[in-house]
Amino acid sequence: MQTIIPERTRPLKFLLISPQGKLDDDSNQKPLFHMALGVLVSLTPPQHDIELVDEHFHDDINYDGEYDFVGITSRTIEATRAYEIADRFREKGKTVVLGGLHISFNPDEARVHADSIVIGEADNLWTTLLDDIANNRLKPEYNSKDFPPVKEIAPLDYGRIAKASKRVKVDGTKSIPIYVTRGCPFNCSFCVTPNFTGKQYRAQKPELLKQQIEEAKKYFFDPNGKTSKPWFMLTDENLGINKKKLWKSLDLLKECDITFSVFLSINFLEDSKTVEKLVDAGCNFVLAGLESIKQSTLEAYNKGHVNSAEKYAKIISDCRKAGLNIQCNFLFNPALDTFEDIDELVKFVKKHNVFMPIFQIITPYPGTKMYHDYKRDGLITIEDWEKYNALHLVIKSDRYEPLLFQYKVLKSYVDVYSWPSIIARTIHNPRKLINLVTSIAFRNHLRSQLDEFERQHHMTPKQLQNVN
Ligand code: B12
Ligand code: SF4
Repeated sequence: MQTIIPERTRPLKFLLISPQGKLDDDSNQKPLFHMALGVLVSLTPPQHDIELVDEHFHDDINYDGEYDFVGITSRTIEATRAYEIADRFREKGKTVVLGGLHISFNPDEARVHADSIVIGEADNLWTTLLDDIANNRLKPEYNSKDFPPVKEIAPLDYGRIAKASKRVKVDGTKSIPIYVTRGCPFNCSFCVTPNFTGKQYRAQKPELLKQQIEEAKKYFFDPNGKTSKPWFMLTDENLGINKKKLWKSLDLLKECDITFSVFLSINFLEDSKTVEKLVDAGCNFVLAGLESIKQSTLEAYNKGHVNSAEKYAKIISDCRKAGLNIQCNFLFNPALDTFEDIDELVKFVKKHNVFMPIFQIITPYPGTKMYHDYKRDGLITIEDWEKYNALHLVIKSDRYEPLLFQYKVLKSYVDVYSWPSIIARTIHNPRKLINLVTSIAFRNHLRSQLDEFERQHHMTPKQLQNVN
């Protein structure tokens, strides 16, 4: 029988870019590289030569570089910038491939800026795309639906990523991304996950986790910096879905001598054994979407079965006693939250000394059920993607004038980073230094945003008085 030797694709040189939206500030907890690009690098056959550029770290883009093609990822806040970069490369005759969440839900908008667009998860189509480029047969569109579903997620190749990336080794004040799972089976109406990666919840073999951490440390961790341990950001959408896998992963993480942060639904933290295992394994904080302290609001987001507002205070307090900080994310929606509700939430955050609270104005990101419903009902007022940074109100508001609502949220956000709140948070929470340092960073950043907002829109606190 004749053996068929698979065709070896001609070596390509290509550039992968993580663009930064103009209103995406530098205060985000940004991991050392964009996971999508890390995954693509890890899935690339060895003969190809890759360069990674990340605008979140202010890397320069060489528009005159000799690349066979340029690949650009996109979240909604980065989409406009992604198109700008794409257009500039195409003016110079370069081939551009656009992919990522935003492109996947706005293919018609994206198409005009690219030679090819990728819709959906690229894991199982990436090598086909590379083959097609090498053989001059790039198609205008690759859709994950036309390829086998992604049933397994690939481990990251940190050596290859380090070689392609401009990042140098860091200490534990900067995070190295890693993941164990992809997807989340819940259906919160404001979240992209249910319509993107969520339907299928996939996990890596936990055993691979240790191997990857050792590799990541070797290439990205500088033990001579300010911290003795590296900080890993587990970028899983919701690592708590499968308790058995979560516990197994935590047992393995414990052996790795690291600190890490992780996204989990708050209700999973009701389980004291899970909390104990998180702390033991080196978790420095869990990031949880609390969204609202009103159960009716949670119900309106279809999150009522995921979160129970009446349990928040006890879970936060129990976790604190066990040595675990919970970074809480809250959403504000003029249709559901009055100014009084916002004031109540501020009181809650202060009373419970919530660790590093995040305030966001509800934003219907393309791909969410919320976007679909609001679009259908003509309720979206702003489709300038740069403004989808969760500090702008982009939907119609009957109750409050949009700028006034933005002002109220921003003022309240600054309020939870007042000095008395920072001091109380630092005194009461475990890991005092991280509470203090992050709070001061948030405070400085938010205060300058508020000053700029007041100046730009001629707003004064007086305008918020007597509004309810
Ligand atoms: C981890 C995470 C973060 C981390 C790290 C982000 C990072 N820079 O890596 C932090 C905490 C910093 C973060 C911040 C924010 N995040 Co976030 N985050 C996530 C989360 C939970 C996982 C992302 C991830 O790692 N996915 C795994 C990778 C492999 O998947 P992927 O990016 O989709 O890539 C695949 C395909 O899309 C495709 N692909 C992607 N790019 C490209 C490019 C090419 C060329 C090709 C061919 C293919 C391709 O191939 C990849 C492999 O299959 C997602 C949830 C989700 N479902 O994605 C939210 C999510 C991405 N975040 C979201 C948001 C809104 C934000 C913030 C704007 C919040 C805020 N207001 O500050 C900021 C923005 C910061 C930024 N500039 O990225 C939204 C984005 C919505 C949207 N349409 O843009 C999501 C979807 C959550 C949600 N609400 O639904 N986030
Ligand atoms: S629980 Fe979190 S990740 Fe899952 S659908 Fe809801 S918001 Fe999205």
